[in-house]
Amino acid sequence: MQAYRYMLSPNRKKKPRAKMAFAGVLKAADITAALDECKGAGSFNHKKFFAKVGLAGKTPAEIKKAFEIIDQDKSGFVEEDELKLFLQNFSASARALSDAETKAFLTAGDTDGDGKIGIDEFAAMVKA
Ligand SMILES: [Ca+2]
Repeated sequence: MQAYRYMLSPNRKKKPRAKMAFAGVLKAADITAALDECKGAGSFNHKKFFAKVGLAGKTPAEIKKAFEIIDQDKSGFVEEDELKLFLQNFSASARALSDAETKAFLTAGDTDGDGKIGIDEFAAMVKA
């Protein structure tokens, strides 16, 4: 009886390492479709991705939320290493971007040339 009762009280404090960071912001079906399109090595295109995943049509507040998710270390900027793992914010099993894809992505967004993407640059890139 004792053991049985123990089984009925799982440790609810233990949080799963939720990787569905974009749940509630983006539609799961849109995320799947967007990731599907850039599965192949070298096929990532940020414009297509932002449109497909539904970010392009989001409000500034929602885009800021997305930026904060992608800015994994909360530095206030999305740096090159964070861009490389960009797709993994949408699905933990997504691939890392290649160095060439990462560079192209960074160059497209980094309008002030400081080597990282700020929130204004990100918003502009999403809407482009
Ligand atoms: Ca960062």
